[in-house]
Amino acid sequence: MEEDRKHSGVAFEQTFMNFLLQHQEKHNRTHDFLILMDALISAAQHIQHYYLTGALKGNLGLTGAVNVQGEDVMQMDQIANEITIHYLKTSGRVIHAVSEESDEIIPMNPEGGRYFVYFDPLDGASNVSHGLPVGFLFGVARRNLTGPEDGRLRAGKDYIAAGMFVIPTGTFTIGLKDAGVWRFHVDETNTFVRPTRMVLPEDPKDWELSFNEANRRTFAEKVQKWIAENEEKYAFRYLGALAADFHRTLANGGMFMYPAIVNHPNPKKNRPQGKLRLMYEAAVVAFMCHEAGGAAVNEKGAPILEIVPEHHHQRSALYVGSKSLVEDLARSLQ
Ligand code: AFP
Repeated sequence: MEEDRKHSGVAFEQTFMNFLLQHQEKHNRTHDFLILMDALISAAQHIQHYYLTGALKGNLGLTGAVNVQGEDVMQMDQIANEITIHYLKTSGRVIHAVSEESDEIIPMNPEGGRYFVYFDPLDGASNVSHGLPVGFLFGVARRNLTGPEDGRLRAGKDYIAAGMFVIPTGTFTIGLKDAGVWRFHVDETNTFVRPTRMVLPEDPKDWELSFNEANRRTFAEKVQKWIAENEEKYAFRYLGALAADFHRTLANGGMFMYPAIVNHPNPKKNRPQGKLRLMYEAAVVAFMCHEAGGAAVNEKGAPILEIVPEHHHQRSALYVGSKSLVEDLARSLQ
């Protein structure tokens, strides 16, 4: 919907909520999903406020606690987690949730809830103390509407939506099942507007590779070989926060990689399962990438979206981006 300008000169852009309302009504769906998305957006904007004021309020430090992932918990991790759980619970639309920052699955409204939500409330901890870009990642699956609900953990292919907020830049990108990936920008009223469809560019001229170069020698030989044979063709960018790095990959094309760590000089630091978490990191970007015409695989070259989680904090290696590039790498992994 083009910008609508009234006689008074006031300009009206289509809001995310109006875009989603039309989407839901076009598919004869309930408004429950709008209520859930309103909760997620409220959480993201509340987290953004705390992040923007974090330095002055002294919230960008450590809590002294260690989370289930064995990582030091940042104050902002805790704040972001509590904020998100509050809005999801009060929406009344969530059966249970999985959070990177909560050891156990979080029961919410088992009987009346309609959705499962898997989220990382503040991704990119290494950027927090510098006030640099971090992400809020989420995946949504719906309860079984035609039979008993067993609450099983869903594979990415069963998600109905997945999205990310890049904080503090305030961009919001969401993938909707069989309906593409859409990016929204914040207007002067702090409202997400101007739905822009994201499709991975076919032309490789702007494609980029993104991975932690410091880890290159710890990747599997065949991954190091693939990078050495291809890196000259593409630019290289790495911000250290999945949401921010994938934000670029979605716009420019190319591939983001977080391979398994299998050749670390200190074997205790090897991560044959990868570092990133499957349900609220890898599957979230894989879902959006798929809806944008791309692909995503794990260390065996198997599709991320097909992986059925055995544990809610399970990890996976991740290769995500332009279809032909990911498939080329996947061939060298098999
Ligand atoms: P944290 O949120 O635990 O810092 O992890 C961020 C992340 O999961 C993901 O956002 C980055 O892509 C990746 O890890 C960065 O990891 P390195 O610091 O090892 O490159």
